[in-house]
Amino acid sequence: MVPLEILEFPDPRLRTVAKPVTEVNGKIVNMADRMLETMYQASGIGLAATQVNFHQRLIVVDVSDNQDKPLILINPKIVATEGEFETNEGCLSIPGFYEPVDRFEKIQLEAIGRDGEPFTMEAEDLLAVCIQHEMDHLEGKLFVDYLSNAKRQLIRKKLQKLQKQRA
Ligand code: GNR
Ligand code: NI
Repeated sequence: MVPLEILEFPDPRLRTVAKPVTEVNGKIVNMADRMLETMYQASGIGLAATQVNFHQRLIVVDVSDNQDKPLILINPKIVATEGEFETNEGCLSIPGFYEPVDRFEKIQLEAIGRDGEPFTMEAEDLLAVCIQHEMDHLEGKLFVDYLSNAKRQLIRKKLQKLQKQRA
């Protein structure tokens, strides 16, 4: 499979706010499956549609050790939260940079699955962090937005230098 291209910070398209999925049809299911393959190929634990320039509310996640527990969440909505949890976060759109970010420790959410059926679930620790990180992408938000301006500008400069070297 040809993986989808992952947009990199500071690409302005990463700032797009995604629209709700109105129907879980073949196009959405196909996109979800391609996103999972792209995520596994990139050794990520999550991927948001925004990152592959598809601006609908769709995320995929797999925090399992063997990367064999794929989770597809369509129109995810957090309905309850609990606690705080700090993790060193990374992002496939900001490759090579890791910084601590505060998130909720536990979340309860509603979403629609690959089968088009709504469901609710609870997540904690790394899974909860990952889902919050992916849902931020759907709002056009990146983990570097939680850092100081100075730190974010430094990461942007370093990343743009690397991107120029690759081009
Ligand atoms: O692969 C990823 N690892 C990760 C580690 C800590 C917190 C969040 C993440 S998500 C990231 C993949 C990604 O960029 N998803 O948008
Ligand atoms: Ni990310």
